[in-house]
Amino acid sequence: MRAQTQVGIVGAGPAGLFLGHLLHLEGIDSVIVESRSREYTIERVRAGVLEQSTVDLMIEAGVGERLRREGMRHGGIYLAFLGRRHRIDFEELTGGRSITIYGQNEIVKDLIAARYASGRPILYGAESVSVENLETAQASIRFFLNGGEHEIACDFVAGCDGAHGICRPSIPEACLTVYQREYPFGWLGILANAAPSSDELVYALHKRGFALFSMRSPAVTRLYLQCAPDEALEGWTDDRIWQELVMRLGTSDGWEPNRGEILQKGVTGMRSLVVEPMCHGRLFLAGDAAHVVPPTGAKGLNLAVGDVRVLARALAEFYQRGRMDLLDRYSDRCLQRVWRAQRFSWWMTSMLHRGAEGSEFDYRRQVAELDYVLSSRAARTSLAENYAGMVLD
Ligand code: RFL
Ligand code: PHB
Repeated sequence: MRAQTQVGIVGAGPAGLFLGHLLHLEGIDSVIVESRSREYTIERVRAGVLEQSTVDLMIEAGVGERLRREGMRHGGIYLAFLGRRHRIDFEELTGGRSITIYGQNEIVKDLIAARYASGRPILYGAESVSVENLETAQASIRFFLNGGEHEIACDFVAGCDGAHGICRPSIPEACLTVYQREYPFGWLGILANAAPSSDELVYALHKRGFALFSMRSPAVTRLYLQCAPDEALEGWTDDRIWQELVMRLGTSDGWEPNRGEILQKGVTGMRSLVVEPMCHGRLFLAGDAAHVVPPTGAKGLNLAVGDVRVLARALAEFYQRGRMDLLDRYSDRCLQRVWRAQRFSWWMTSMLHRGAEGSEFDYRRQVAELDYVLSSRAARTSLAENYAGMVLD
């Protein structure tokens, strides 16, 4: 079957869904093609921290109603080391900026509801998806669905298919530079049916490795432990996970995470990746398809939203005024923000994780770094303005 649209979007994660919504608001037609099922894309447990600019854009775009009601606004975070917790007050340091805890699953649900209300399609379960004719004015997306072969002719293709999608590899190698860095560790993450015992997130450096205390709602805690990148989950009984979390996060004043039934467990590796440029011909990459950050800075989803905001504006200028210049500048505009987030995510990761060799020198240097951050208002402000969201454009 052959069909036609203005913008063909590959991937129905936050980047693809949000782009589709912003284009709809501008009266631009799109088709979203997704390889997984709707349930899978909703149930994947991932991001939890939204910057102020992400929250503002959701509200402005009319998809922030539930976020406004259910999102948990936090004015700071805690850094824990040597058995003590120390608060970094974002609001006071940045002139009022804050973060909001609201699960990526919830954002995806809200955006799917908005998409269905718009009457525009999301095609779930597409197989063997490919993008073609990117260097011509009539690009296309091809795939199999329900046993039939489909082709969608598009003016533009948005590659929003995440870190392991097909859009980035469709660009000829000679036209793309990939910058990347692997880290020798991963995170074991759990979701627990337990009321959060801290009002804000706790990032902990411990001799046994990094740990993070986060949450999803007043009844659900989200926790992470540094582990090997290929850590086998079988070795981790619920008891062992709780013991390790309490050891790494617990402080000498008796604070520790509340325990509860573990609802979900998973291991993720960690890497930094940026591709330049973020486009090729009629293909524009956005979100994890173009860049991956280690999750310690809580930046990935926020960067994806930043990209599609710039892309939707550039496409609107093209359709409404025939301007190509904003599309030409898309990659440069995004990359400045992306590299700043890469630097911050790398810095947070290096400050808080034990190296593979567990060097005592590095541990003492990390403690000194944390000590410096806490003792210097300039250093705290730097952390706060990067974490709560850089104001760039
Ligand atoms: P996604 O979410 O990966 O969505 C891509 C979609 O494309 C589909 N797809 C395809 N569709 C069609 N054809 C193909 N060939 C396809 N291949 C793939 C996939 O099925 C999927 O539905 O990318 P997107 O939209 O760019 O969104 C990026 C975010 O998901 C990601 O950056 C964040 O989750 C990162 N992240 C965090 N970001 C934050 O801003 N704040 C956080 O607190 C935060 N915490 C996290 C995180 C990521 C984590 N993991 C699991 C890596 C915590 C963790 C543990
Ligand atoms: C989360 O709640 O999942 C979360 C919070 C902070 C991070 C990463 C993930 O840095």
